[in-house]
Amino acid sequence: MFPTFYKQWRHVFKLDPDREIHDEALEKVCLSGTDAILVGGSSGITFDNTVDLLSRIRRYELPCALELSDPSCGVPGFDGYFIPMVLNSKKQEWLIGHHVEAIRDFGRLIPWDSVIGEAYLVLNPDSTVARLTEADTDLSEGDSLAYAQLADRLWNVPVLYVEYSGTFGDMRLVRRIREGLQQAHLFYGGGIDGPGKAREAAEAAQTVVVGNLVYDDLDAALATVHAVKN
Ligand code: 1GP
Repeated sequence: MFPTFYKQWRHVFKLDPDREIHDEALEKVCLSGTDAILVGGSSGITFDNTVDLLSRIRRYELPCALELSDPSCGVPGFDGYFIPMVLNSKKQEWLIGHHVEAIRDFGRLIPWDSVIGEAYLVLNPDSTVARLTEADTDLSEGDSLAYAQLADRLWNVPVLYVEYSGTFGDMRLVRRIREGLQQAHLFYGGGIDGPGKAREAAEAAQTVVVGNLVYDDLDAALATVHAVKN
C-alpha cells in the first residue's frame, strides 16, 4: 500500500533549504493554515541545510515532507518522502538512473512505507529544473496528455506534478491533464503570485504548490492559503 496522507492536501508551501527564511516568516508560513510544507529545491540542497530547515519547521504541528532527488540529503524524520522522476527529461538519469543508484546504495535504509513516487512534467523551459534535467518542454497538448497518462495508467505513479516553476502555466491544459487521470493525484506548481492565480490553480489541480512567493512577497503568499482552501 502506498502512503496516502498527501491526498488531503489542497495547499502546500514549498520551502527551499538553500534559501534564507527568518523565524518570523517561517512562523507565519507554518501557522497560515496551509496543509503541509514540502521541502525541496533544484540546487544547493545539502544534508545540513535540510536538517536545519526540518528542525525549524518541527516547532509547528503541520506535516512536513521532503522532495528527495539526491540520496545524500536523505534526512530522517520527515512525514513522507517524494521521489521525483522527470518524465520529459532527455537525460535518463533523471527518470530512472539516480533512483537505481540510490536504491542500490541505500536501499536497506529507505523507509518504503513513507516513500511516494512523483512523476514530474516540467513545462517551463526557463526554470532551473528544466535546465538541470534537460527537459523537453516543446510539447504539444497531446504530448503532455500522453506523458500524464503514461505515468498514471502504465506506471501507476501516485503523484503527477505539473511543474511550471517560475511562471504561471496553462490552466486549461492542467485541467485536461487532471480529467485524463485515473488514479494519480495531481500537484500543480509554478508562478502563483497571489490569491487570484492560486484560486485558478485550485480549480485545475488537486494540490496547489506555492514556492517563490514565500520569499518574494510573504503577505501575498499567505493570502493564497485562504484562496485555495475556501
Ligand atoms: C516549484 O512548483 C513549485 O517547484 C512552485 O513554483 O516557485 O514558481 O511558486 P513557484
